[in-house]
Amino acid sequence: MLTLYSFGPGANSLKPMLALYEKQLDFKHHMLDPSKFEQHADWFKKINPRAQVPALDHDGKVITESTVICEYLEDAFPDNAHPLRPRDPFAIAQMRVWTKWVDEYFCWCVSTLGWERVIGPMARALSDAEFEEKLKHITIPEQVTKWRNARAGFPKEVLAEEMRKVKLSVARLEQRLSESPWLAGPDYTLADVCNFAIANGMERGFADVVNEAATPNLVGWLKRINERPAAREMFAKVKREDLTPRKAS
Ligand SMILES: N[C@@H](CCC(=O)N[C@@H](CS)C(=O)NCC(=O)O)C(=O)O
Repeated sequence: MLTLYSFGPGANSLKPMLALYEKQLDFKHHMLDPSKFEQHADWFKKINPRAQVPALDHDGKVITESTVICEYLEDAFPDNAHPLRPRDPFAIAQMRVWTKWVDEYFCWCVSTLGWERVIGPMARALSDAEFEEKLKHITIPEQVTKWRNARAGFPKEVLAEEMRKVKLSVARLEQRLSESPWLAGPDYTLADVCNFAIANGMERGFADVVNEAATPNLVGWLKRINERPAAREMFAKVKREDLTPRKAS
């Protein structure tokens, strides 16, 4: 029995969710509501003490870290007809260069700008007392700082630096996709799933950087993944997270 705890098909939550749909594995989905800070609730911290999604429960064993969950699914279901990891060691290494890069670099710059735009207003909808109360339930000290920065507004120089990194990341993806149909080579792999999780929607959120004229290969790759049956099914069945500011209960 597989249960995925997630915010829905976006960002880090999208990685294992799309992998589950691609692999056509049956799973139960437990959607957490970030606007109610459910990821910080005591019941969920018993599942992931870091108070973050996604987390996967497989017959009572909990796996965390989005990319690790994806790799776990490959290991736990080796006979699955829909592999997302190549068999050739060199190809696996290429795939992991791209999953490492999204986890250590690309994800962070997009995330900070996303927090400024979306989490900031959500945090400002709370009173000072309510906000301080919420912070008490966060277990990662760096996340407390991030919530505070989002509420106050990140310093301008931080936002400029993160935008520089976003542009660099987009250029790297565009370059790679101009020479290869998929990031790790001829096959669609976890490299694509994990980078798609962060890049999907950038044509809207970062329209001046990701668009048909400036990044045709990246836009084409996003479209090809969105049109895969697994992605279509996932987006049809699971609604996106709702980060509209509202008072938390
Ligand atoms: N390294 C972790 C990062 C997980 C993460 O950043 N999760 C975000 C959602 S994309 C989250 O739970 N944020 C809420 C919070 O930190 O309060 C992974 O890849 O799973």
